[in-house]
Amino acid sequence: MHRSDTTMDDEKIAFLKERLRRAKKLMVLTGAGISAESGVPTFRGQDGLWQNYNVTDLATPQAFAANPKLVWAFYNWRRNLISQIKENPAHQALAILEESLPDFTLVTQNVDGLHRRAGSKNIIEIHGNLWQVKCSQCRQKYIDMSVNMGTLPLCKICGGLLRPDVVWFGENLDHQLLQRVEETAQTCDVLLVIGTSCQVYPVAAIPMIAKNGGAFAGEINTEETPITAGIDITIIGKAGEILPLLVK
Ligand code: BV8
Ligand code: ZN
Repeated sequence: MHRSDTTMDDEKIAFLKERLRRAKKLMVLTGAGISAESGVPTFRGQDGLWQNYNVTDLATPQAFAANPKLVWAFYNWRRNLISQIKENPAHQALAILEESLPDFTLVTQNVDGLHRRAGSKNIIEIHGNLWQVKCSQCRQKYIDMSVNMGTLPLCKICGGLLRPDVVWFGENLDHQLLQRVEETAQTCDVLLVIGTSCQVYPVAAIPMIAKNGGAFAGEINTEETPITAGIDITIIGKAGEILPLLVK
């Protein structure tokens, strides 16, 4: 007899909820999909990011060297957009989950800062943060530099050009952060992957590292991803609807 997939989902949600409740060390990995319901465009959705540019052309050191004004305009557009929206029930549910578990680590690929706004504490922003700025010469960091497009922002210390403190394509991730993330993946007993297309490396390797370390791995996404076949449970749905059910 055909079981409507909602009963399947109810069972899956109950199973995953129980597994999370018993987690000794939970690792959560999020991507652009968890911010989608806040109105932040994802990178690969049909509403994609910036008009007729794709991010991989703009989020690179080469693009910044060639045309810093264009790249700053792109990041200013995103900072503007994100300053007008708010965190959604998915972000809030993760903050509640963190409170109720003994050991919780949140690794996010998002640079929008919405997890922190929602109250999450133990966050690793593995690709940096849109609200952070650093000097492209001397690496001096500046908190939330509001950039007016008239003149490009320059470093007070060395006069170098300031840039968004995010990890661009082709740039290495912070070595310490990556090591901490890999250790957490190897030692967690549950990994929950939410709203990421798992296409960007080295972060996309986390689910397999966790599985090799013996973890139970679950995924919440509106569609299947390259990790779906290799993990224990996938719940197809919106993070803003599923996550509150898991922490209720
Ligand atoms: C590096 C910060 C060493 C900037 C970002 C060729 C082959 C293989 C690899 C490479 C290659 N060439 C280069 C590489 C390496 C490259 C890479 O992996 N490229 C990919 C594209 C193939 N990686 C790098 O360059 C990394 N550095 O490797 O250094 C090195 C050194 C020199 C040369 C080579 C390598 C650095 C990567 C970091 C880039 N910076 N962000 C910024 O944001 O402006 S990446 C950026 O894109 C995000 O941070 C995130 O990581 C990624 C977006 O991915 P997602 O978050 O998954 O978002 P996406 O839109 O893709 O998916 C959304 C998902 O949500 C979908 O699955 C959708 O179904 C789902 N969804 C939608 N709505 C909902 C939902 N789910 C639930 N609920 C909903 N409501
Ligand atoms: Zn400087």
